[in-house]
Amino acid sequence: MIATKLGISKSDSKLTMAFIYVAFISLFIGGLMGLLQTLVRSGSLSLPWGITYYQVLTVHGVILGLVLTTFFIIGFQYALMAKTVGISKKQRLYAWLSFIVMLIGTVMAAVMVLLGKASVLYTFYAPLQAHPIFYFGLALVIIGSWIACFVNFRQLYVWKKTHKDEKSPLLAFMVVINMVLWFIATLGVAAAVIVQFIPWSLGYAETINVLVSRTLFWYFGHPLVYFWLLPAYMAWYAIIPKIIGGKIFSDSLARLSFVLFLLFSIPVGFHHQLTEPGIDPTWKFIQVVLTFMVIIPSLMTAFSMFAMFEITGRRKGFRGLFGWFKHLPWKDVRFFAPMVGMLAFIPAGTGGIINASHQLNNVIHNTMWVTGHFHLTVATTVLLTFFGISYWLIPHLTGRKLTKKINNLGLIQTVIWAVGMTIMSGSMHISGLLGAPRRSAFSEYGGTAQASDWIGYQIAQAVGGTILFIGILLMVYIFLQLTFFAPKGQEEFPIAEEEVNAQPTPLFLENWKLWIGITIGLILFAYTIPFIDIILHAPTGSEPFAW
Ligand code: HAS
Ligand code: CU
Repeated sequence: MIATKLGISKSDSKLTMAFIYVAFISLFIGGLMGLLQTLVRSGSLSLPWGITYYQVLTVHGVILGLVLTTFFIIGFQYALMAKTVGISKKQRLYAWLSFIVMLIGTVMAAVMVLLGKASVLYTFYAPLQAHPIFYFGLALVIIGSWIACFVNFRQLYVWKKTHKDEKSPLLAFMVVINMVLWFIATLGVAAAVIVQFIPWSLGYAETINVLVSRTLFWYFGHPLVYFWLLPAYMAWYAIIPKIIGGKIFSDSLARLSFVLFLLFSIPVGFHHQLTEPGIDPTWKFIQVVLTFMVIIPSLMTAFSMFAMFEITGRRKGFRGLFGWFKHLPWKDVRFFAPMVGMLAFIPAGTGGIINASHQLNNVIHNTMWVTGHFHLTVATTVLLTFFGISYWLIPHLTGRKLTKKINNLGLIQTVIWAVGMTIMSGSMHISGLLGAPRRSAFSEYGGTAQASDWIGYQIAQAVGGTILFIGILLMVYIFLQLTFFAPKGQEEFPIAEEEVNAQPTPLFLENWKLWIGITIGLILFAYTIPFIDIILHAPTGSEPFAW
């Protein structure tokens, strides 16, 4: 077997940039829709030309939650794999195929949403029904992403063949975990789309089993959020230490936390369905316990980050309990943006633990609180880390420099984001606690007393949303600079090293059969009985409901 060349070639750059273009175009369109939503809900705007609120909300959720994330992640992961284990010509061809299939799927789904034929939100809950082309589009996006999975699996496999008895590079290991997680998770949503939604939307099936479709969706929907989070963690574990002049705190800990994500991300979907009738409470309880297990790798990550910051600072000679804090390169946007993301994850993760607590979920489910939660997690922690990655990855790929001016604009961008999100997400959390429902086109509810409590917070959300939109415009400007206009030069691809005297990583951490086996075992345990129950005791299926 021929070893593939490591490093990023011109062709690799083109590949990753293709994904990143789609991600940034999505950021612009999706962000604009977000702005419109907050304006409509605060009563400051009525949409023209027969455009509906749910149409706008669907564009926002699908394009930011599904398109931006998936394209950025897969593009970034291709770059990580090329850099650490290499990519062959044939693999790169397949990688392009994955891009093209995903792009065609995205365009199909997007056109249907824009035509108002698929205003079903990103969760596409039945019995809301979309045009069949929307579901075909989704199916293609999934199939395209599967091609990417197999390219990445193959890349590591080929590398392993030529590096017997060596542990795989940390980042390649992490990419493969994320893609295994994605592959297993998307089987659920693919089943729902292909077996349930497509025949139903084509009229071959008159009704649809709503509970089965939602259960299959959340079997996918929860691991989806870790598919977003893990690439951010890749940067935190293996790239940030290099940027701040430190070393990886522990290769074994990093790998173990990723393994735990694989094991516990999937058998927990019921925590999105705790108020759903038709699922036995015992199984809800079991999945809540498993949800608490999936918190552990995030706590390990927090520990590891603090340790890495402190060790690096002390090594640089900073003393005192918090002296090490000062050494951090606050003026380097490649550090600052992800760091603000990390800080946001402290309240964001705490909110997640509240959501997962069965009784407390009754208070916040279907309220604006949840919207606040995911704007802190995915739209701050994850997105700011992706921006942080973009500041070095894009110039590295385009052969340009991250100039001081762009760096400073990035710092301003991060502050704008933090301010806008604190206002928007903060008021979402509060209005959620006051009972304000999510996914509603209006907020006044006929002027009832309770609804009037929410109005002020709706206005605050519009203010926060407007600030965030300014942040998006600035980020798009930075993207254009880094891609087309910044001076030519070379930016490093920062990958941190281990400590010289680090303990060797135990080999069992790379025992794929073991981890995939346990993952499947846990999924079967958590889902088989309740799923049989759901099918056997299903009420008669539901007929379509279209806007
Ligand atoms: Fe969540 C709903 C539970 C994490 C995204 N979540 C959602 C939805 C989305 C989402 C999109 O149990 C809405 C779906 C919909 O449309 O209905 N979530 C959790 C739990 C976690 C969690 C337990 N969520 C995330 C992440 C997301 C995300 C990550 C996206 C990326 N979530 C729920 C539940 C619901 C839910 C329920 C359903 C609610 C309902 O009823 O509808 C955990 O993974 C969180 C663990 C995290 C931590 C934080 C660790 C902190 C770290 C930072 C360290 C900081 C440092 C900086 C080092 C425990 C790692 C320090 C530096 C200094 C200078 C101080
Ligand atoms: Cu979840």
